[in-house]
Amino acid sequence: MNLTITDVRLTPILVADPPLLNTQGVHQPYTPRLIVEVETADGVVGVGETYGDTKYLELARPFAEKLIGRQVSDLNGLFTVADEVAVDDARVSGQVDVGGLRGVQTADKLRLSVVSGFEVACLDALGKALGLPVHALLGGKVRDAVEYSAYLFYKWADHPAGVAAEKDDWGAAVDPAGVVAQARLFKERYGFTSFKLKGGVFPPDEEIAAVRALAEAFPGHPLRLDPNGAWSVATSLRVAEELGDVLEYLEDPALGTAAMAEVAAGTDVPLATNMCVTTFAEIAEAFGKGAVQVVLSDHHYWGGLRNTQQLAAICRTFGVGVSMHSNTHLGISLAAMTHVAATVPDLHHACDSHYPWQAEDVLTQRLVFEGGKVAVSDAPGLGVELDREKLRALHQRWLDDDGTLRERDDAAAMRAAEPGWVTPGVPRW
Ligand code: GKR
Ligand code: MG
Repeated sequence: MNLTITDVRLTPILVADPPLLNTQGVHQPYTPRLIVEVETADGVVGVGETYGDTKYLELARPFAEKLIGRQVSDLNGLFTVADEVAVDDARVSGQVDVGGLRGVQTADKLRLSVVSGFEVACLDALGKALGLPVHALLGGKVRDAVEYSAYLFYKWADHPAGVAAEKDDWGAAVDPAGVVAQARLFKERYGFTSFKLKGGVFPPDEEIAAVRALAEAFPGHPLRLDPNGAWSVATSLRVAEELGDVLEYLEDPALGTAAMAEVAAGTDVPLATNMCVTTFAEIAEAFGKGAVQVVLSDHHYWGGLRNTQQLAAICRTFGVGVSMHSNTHLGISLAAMTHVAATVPDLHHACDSHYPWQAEDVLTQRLVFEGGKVAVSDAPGLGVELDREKLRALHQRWLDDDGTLRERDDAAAMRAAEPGWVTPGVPRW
């Protein structure tokens, strides 16, 4: 068996995305993703997926060149390779990731997001070469299916007039009735039993009313609300007080560890985050201050599946819960999330996934949610197969774009509907 990497292919694509609203604006009609393929001397191909904006692509290209001649099994070496690739620190450091709502951006975090795409591709190739599923390479699954939650969004029926876009079949959701109708569709189509509402879009009282309506429509089901740090400490505490009896957790009500710690000190409602604990360096302060009770990992920016396991072990040690964050992603990433989630012993909260919002994929077969769960594949590697024709078509869309959609920018997308829109300051309420 020859595990030497002989070819690495990077394919940037644009994937259709519905007009989902968040505190920064609205999703673009198409969002960039990067598909990674790693091929061994034996012709085994592994696939990975990560963010596709230009800054990721610019880093992934020199990274890919350095992988030729290395072993797909050398997963630790990926971090060394990452350190050797120059990143224009001034371009990324200190920025809050536009549209991503994933906390402060740093050169290291950018590197880790690229590492994760290659790590997953290498694990897929290694698993295929050895005839083992990725979860076995990670130490073995402790469950046969991974539970996901319905990811509810306020949304418009269509992208703004004049914007070229694919039509989706979810309809509008801009009030409590619309949110409940969307939740019913999620339950009907995928069997989800816990629900997360992306908030920070409307004034808090409207979002409180939407969560109340969900609680009435789905009594006893776990509910979450995530305004992406849009509220002040006082507003966060008021929402916690009003919804405390129905919330599983509040996600990033206020921005940053200090504000989250203040909220946590004033409520018994657990706080979850994918914004103030997004790197290993942020853990000590946040855990020390009791700022978060659940960390939502994201293997893309934590640096891969094995780093996600390490994060889970740290959370376990400190009695902090762990689950998973999601941003727009395709089936390769859902498969990767499912493999790693299957190996995490104390996963007590259903994971997030945007996948139901993505009608397009690059796989021959879509992954399926049954009873709100994705079955853990025991096939070699990730257990997914790339559909080259679909990949080619989505890449062509990327090639045809004049550059405007290649960077996800929810505020810019909002300006198509509201020309004067600027990203709201924080706290917004
Ligand atoms: O896709 O609009 C969105 C979400 O707001 C996403 O950008 C966040 O990263 O889903 C994420 C979250 O949980 O904060
Ligand atoms: Mg979040």
